[in-house]
Amino acid sequence: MIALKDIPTIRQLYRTSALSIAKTRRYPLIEAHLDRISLLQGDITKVQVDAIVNAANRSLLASILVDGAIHDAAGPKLLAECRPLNGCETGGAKITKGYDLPALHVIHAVGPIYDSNDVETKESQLASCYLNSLEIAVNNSLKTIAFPCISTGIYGYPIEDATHVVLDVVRKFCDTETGKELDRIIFVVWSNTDRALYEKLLSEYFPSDSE
Ligand code: AR6
Repeated sequence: MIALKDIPTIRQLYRTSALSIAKTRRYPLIEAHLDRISLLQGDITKVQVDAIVNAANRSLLASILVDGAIHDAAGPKLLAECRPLNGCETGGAKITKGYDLPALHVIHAVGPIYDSNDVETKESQLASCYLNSLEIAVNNSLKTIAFPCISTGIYGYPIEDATHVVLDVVRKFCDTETGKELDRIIFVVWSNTDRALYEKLLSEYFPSDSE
Protein backbone atom coordinates (compact mmCIF):
# COMPACT_ATOMS: atom_id res chain seq x y z
CA MET A 1 0.00 0.00 0.00
CA ILE A 2 1.29 3.47 -0.85
CA ALA A 3 0.14 6.12 1.64
CA LEU A 4 -0.37 9.72 0.62
CA LYS A 5 2.45 10.89 2.91
CA ASP A 6 4.89 8.70 0.93
CA ILE A 7 3.95 10.21 -2.43
CA PRO A 8 6.16 13.18 -3.29
CA THR A 9 4.61 16.47 -4.33
CA ILE A 10 6.19 18.28 -7.21
CA ARG A 11 7.62 20.78 -4.70
CA GLN A 12 9.59 17.87 -3.24
CA LEU A 13 10.53 16.65 -6.72
CA TYR A 14 11.95 20.09 -7.57
CA ARG A 15 14.00 19.96 -4.36
CA THR A 16 15.47 16.53 -5.18
CA SER A 17 16.07 17.71 -8.78
CA ALA A 18 13.82 15.00 -10.23
CA LEU A 19 12.13 18.04 -11.79
CA SER A 20 14.26 20.85 -13.14
CA ILE A 21 13.41 24.45 -13.95
CA ALA A 22 11.77 24.54 -17.37
CA LYS A 23 13.04 26.69 -20.23
CA THR A 24 9.52 26.87 -21.62
CA ARG A 25 6.86 28.07 -19.21
CA ARG A 26 3.34 27.57 -20.42
CA TYR A 27 1.73 29.00 -17.26
CA PRO A 28 2.88 31.27 -14.43
CA LEU A 29 4.20 29.94 -11.13
CA ILE A 30 1.50 29.41 -8.49
CA GLU A 31 3.08 28.27 -5.23
CA ALA A 32 0.01 26.40 -3.95
CA HIS A 33 0.01 24.13 -7.01
CA LEU A 34 3.43 22.77 -6.07
CA ASP A 35 1.88 21.12 -3.01
CA ARG A 36 -1.19 19.95 -4.86
CA ILE A 37 0.37 17.92 -7.70
CA SER A 38 2.28 14.63 -7.43
CA LEU A 39 4.04 12.24 -9.75
CA LEU A 40 4.37 8.59 -8.80
CA GLN A 41 5.80 5.66 -10.74
CA GLY A 42 4.10 2.42 -9.75
CA ASP A 43 0.90 0.45 -9.43
CA ILE A 44 -2.22 2.61 -9.09
CA THR A 45 -4.10 -0.24 -7.36
CA LYS A 46 -1.80 0.21 -4.34
CA VAL A 47 -2.42 3.93 -3.88
CA GLN A 48 -4.36 4.97 -0.76
CA VAL A 49 -6.36 7.99 -1.86
CA ASP A 50 -10.00 9.05 -1.93
CA ALA A 51 -10.31 7.96 -5.58
CA ILE A 52 -8.24 6.27 -8.22
CA VAL A 53 -9.26 6.76 -11.81
CA ASN A 54 -9.68 3.70 -14.00
CA ALA A 55 -8.90 3.75 -17.73
CA ALA A 56 -12.16 1.99 -18.52
CA ASN A 57 -14.04 1.15 -21.71
CA ARG A 58 -17.57 2.19 -22.60
CA SER A 59 -19.10 -0.99 -21.17
CA LEU A 60 -17.51 -0.29 -17.76
CA LEU A 61 -17.14 -4.06 -17.51
CA ALA A 62 -13.65 -5.16 -16.52
CA SER A 63 -11.16 -5.79 -19.24
CA ILE A 64 -7.37 -6.04 -19.12
CA LEU A 65 -4.32 -3.95 -18.14
CA VAL A 66 -4.96 -1.14 -15.70
CA ASP A 67 -8.73 -1.84 -15.79
CA GLY A 68 -8.19 -5.55 -15.12
CA ALA A 69 -5.68 -4.83 -12.36
CA ILE A 70 -8.14 -2.48 -10.63
CA HIS A 71 -11.01 -4.99 -10.82
CA ASP A 72 -8.72 -7.81 -9.61
CA ALA A 73 -7.60 -5.80 -6.62
CA ALA A 74 -11.07 -4.41 -5.81
CA GLY A 75 -12.80 -7.81 -5.94
CA PRO A 76 -16.07 -8.93 -7.59
CA LYS A 77 -18.27 -6.36 -5.84
CA LEU A 78 -16.78 -3.68 -8.09
CA LEU A 79 -18.01 -5.42 -11.24
CA ALA A 80 -21.40 -5.95 -9.58
CA GLU A 81 -21.68 -2.19 -8.98
CA CYS A 82 -20.55 -1.41 -12.55
CA ARG A 83 -23.06 -3.69 -14.31
CA PRO A 84 -26.21 -1.63 -13.64
CA LEU A 85 -24.45 1.63 -14.57
CA ASN A 86 -25.19 0.89 -18.23
CA GLY A 87 -21.77 1.87 -19.47
CA CYS A 88 -20.47 5.37 -20.07
CA GLU A 89 -19.87 7.48 -23.17
CA THR A 90 -16.36 8.25 -24.39
CA GLY A 91 -15.06 11.31 -22.53
CA GLY A 92 -17.32 10.63 -19.56
CA ALA A 93 -16.74 9.15 -16.11
CA LYS A 94 -18.75 7.39 -13.38
CA ILE A 95 -17.94 6.76 -9.71
CA THR A 96 -18.18 3.56 -7.65
CA LYS A 97 -16.84 2.43 -4.30
CA GLY A 98 -13.30 1.00 -4.10
CA TYR A 99 -14.18 -2.20 -2.17
CA ASP A 100 -10.96 -4.13 -1.43
CA LEU A 101 -8.71 -1.43 -2.89
CA PRO A 102 -6.84 0.89 -0.53
CA ALA A 103 -8.62 3.69 -2.46
CA LEU A 104 -12.10 4.55 -1.18
CA HIS A 105 -13.57 5.07 -4.65
CA VAL A 106 -12.93 4.30 -8.30
CA ILE A 107 -13.80 6.87 -10.95
CA HIS A 108 -14.21 4.95 -14.19
CA ALA A 109 -13.19 7.28 -17.02
CA VAL A 110 -13.55 6.36 -20.66
CA GLY A 111 -10.77 7.77 -22.81
CA PRO A 112 -10.85 7.84 -26.62
CA ILE A 113 -9.40 5.21 -28.94
CA TYR A 114 -6.76 7.25 -30.76
CA ASP A 115 -7.23 8.06 -34.46
CA SER A 116 -4.62 10.24 -36.18
CA ASN A 117 -7.28 11.33 -38.71
CA ASP A 118 -9.45 12.90 -36.02
CA VAL A 119 -7.04 14.38 -33.51
CA GLU A 120 -9.26 17.31 -32.48
CA THR A 121 -12.10 15.04 -31.35
CA LYS A 122 -9.69 12.74 -29.53
CA GLU A 123 -8.06 15.67 -27.72
CA SER A 124 -11.37 17.00 -26.51
CA GLN A 125 -12.55 13.54 -25.39
CA LEU A 126 -9.31 12.94 -23.49
CA ALA A 127 -9.52 16.35 -21.82
CA SER A 128 -13.16 15.75 -21.03
CA CYS A 129 -12.62 12.42 -19.26
CA TYR A 130 -9.98 14.04 -17.00
CA LEU A 131 -12.16 17.08 -16.32
CA ASN A 132 -15.24 14.96 -15.62
CA SER A 133 -13.22 12.83 -13.19
CA LEU A 134 -11.97 15.93 -11.34
CA GLU A 135 -15.49 17.37 -11.13
CA ILE A 136 -16.94 14.07 -9.89
CA ALA A 137 -14.28 14.03 -7.17
CA VAL A 138 -15.16 17.56 -6.04
CA ASN A 139 -18.91 16.89 -6.22
CA ASN A 140 -18.42 13.90 -3.91
CA SER A 141 -16.30 15.96 -1.47
CA LEU A 142 -13.21 13.88 -2.24
CA LYS A 143 -9.84 15.50 -1.62
CA THR A 144 -7.24 13.22 -3.23
CA ILE A 145 -7.30 11.60 -6.67
CA ALA A 146 -4.82 9.51 -8.70
CA PHE A 147 -4.84 9.16 -12.50
CA PRO A 148 -3.16 6.58 -14.73
CA CYS A 149 -2.13 7.61 -18.27
CA ILE A 150 -5.58 7.15 -19.79
CA SER A 151 -5.80 6.07 -23.47
CA THR A 152 -2.03 5.72 -23.87
CA GLY A 153 -1.98 1.92 -23.57
CA ILE A 154 -4.11 -0.22 -25.86
CA TYR A 155 -6.12 2.81 -26.96
CA GLY A 156 -2.96 4.01 -28.71
CA TYR A 157 -2.88 7.73 -27.82
CA PRO A 158 0.73 8.92 -28.29
CA ILE A 159 1.98 9.56 -24.76
CA GLU A 160 3.58 12.95 -25.44
CA ASP A 161 0.49 14.35 -27.17
CA ALA A 162 -1.74 12.93 -24.44
CA THR A 163 0.39 14.37 -21.65
CA HIS A 164 0.16 17.90 -23.09
CA VAL A 165 -3.64 17.59 -23.24
CA VAL A 166 -3.82 16.20 -19.72
CA LEU A 167 -1.48 18.71 -18.07
CA ASP A 168 -3.23 21.59 -19.79
CA VAL A 169 -6.70 20.56 -18.59
CA VAL A 170 -5.48 19.78 -15.07
CA ARG A 171 -3.57 23.07 -14.83
CA LYS A 172 -6.64 25.04 -15.97
CA PHE A 173 -8.75 23.15 -13.43
CA CYS A 174 -6.26 23.91 -10.63
CA ASP A 175 -6.47 27.60 -11.53
CA THR A 176 -10.24 27.68 -10.86
CA GLU A 177 -12.01 28.10 -7.50
CA THR A 178 -13.33 24.52 -7.77
CA GLY A 179 -9.77 23.29 -8.26
CA LYS A 180 -8.87 24.57 -4.78
CA GLU A 181 -11.20 21.97 -3.28
CA LEU A 182 -8.81 19.15 -4.15
CA ASP A 183 -5.78 18.66 -1.92
CA ARG A 184 -3.84 16.36 -4.21
CA ILE A 185 -3.87 15.24 -7.83
CA ILE A 186 -1.45 12.38 -8.46
CA PHE A 187 -0.23 11.30 -11.89
CA VAL A 188 0.65 7.61 -11.73
CA VAL A 189 3.00 6.43 -14.46
CA TRP A 190 3.97 2.87 -15.16
CA SER A 191 7.03 3.01 -17.42
CA ASN A 192 10.35 4.85 -17.13
CA THR A 193 9.66 6.59 -20.45
CA ASP A 194 6.34 7.93 -19.18
CA ARG A 195 7.96 9.08 -15.93
CA ALA A 196 10.69 10.97 -17.80
CA LEU A 197 8.11 12.64 -20.01
CA TYR A 198 5.95 13.73 -17.06
CA GLU A 199 9.05 15.05 -15.27
CA LYS A 200 9.86 17.20 -18.30
CA LEU A 201 6.35 18.47 -19.02
CA LEU A 202 5.19 19.01 -15.43
CA SER A 203 7.83 21.73 -15.13
CA GLU A 204 6.31 23.53 -18.12
CA TYR A 205 2.71 23.44 -16.84
CA PHE A 206 3.51 23.75 -13.10
CA PRO A 207 6.73 25.76 -13.08
CA SER A 208 8.84 26.57 -10.04
CA ASP A 209 11.54 29.19 -9.49
CA SER A 210 13.72 27.17 -7.20
CA GLU A 211 14.94 23.62 -6.84
N1 AR6 B 1 -0.90 1.06 -12.46
C1 AR6 B 1 -0.68 2.21 -13.17
N2 AR6 B 1 -0.63 2.25 -14.51
C2 AR6 B 1 -0.80 1.09 -15.18
C3 AR6 B 1 -1.03 -0.15 -14.52
C4 AR6 B 1 -1.08 -0.14 -13.10
N3 AR6 B 1 -1.32 -1.23 -12.39
N4 AR6 B 1 -1.16 -1.12 -15.48
C5 AR6 B 1 -1.01 -0.51 -16.68
N5 AR6 B 1 -0.79 0.81 -16.51
P1 AR6 B 1 -4.41 0.81 -20.67
P2 AR6 B 1 -6.14 2.57 -22.25
C6 AR6 B 1 -0.61 1.88 -17.51
O1 AR6 B 1 -4.10 0.04 -21.92
O2 AR6 B 1 -5.10 2.82 -23.28
C7 AR6 B 1 -8.66 -1.66 -20.79
O3 AR6 B 1 -8.66 -2.98 -21.12
C8 AR6 B 1 -0.21 1.45 -18.90
O4 AR6 B 1 1.19 1.23 -18.95
O5 AR6 B 1 -4.74 0.08 -19.43
O6 AR6 B 1 -6.95 3.74 -21.75
C9 AR6 B 1 -10.01 -0.98 -20.78
O7 AR6 B 1 -11.07 -1.86 -20.45
C10 AR6 B 1 -0.62 2.68 -19.71
O8 AR6 B 1 0.38 3.69 -19.58
O9 AR6 B 1 -5.61 1.86 -20.91
C11 AR6 B 1 -10.16 -0.44 -22.16
O10 AR6 B 1 -10.73 -1.38 -23.04
C12 AR6 B 1 -1.87 3.19 -18.98
O11 AR6 B 1 -1.87 2.49 -17.71
C13 AR6 B 1 -8.75 -0.16 -22.58
O12 AR6 B 1 -7.91 -1.00 -21.80
C14 AR6 B 1 -3.18 2.94 -19.68
O13 AR6 B 1 -3.14 1.75 -20.39
C15 AR6 B 1 -8.34 1.26 -22.27
O14 AR6 B 1 -7.10 1.50 -22.86
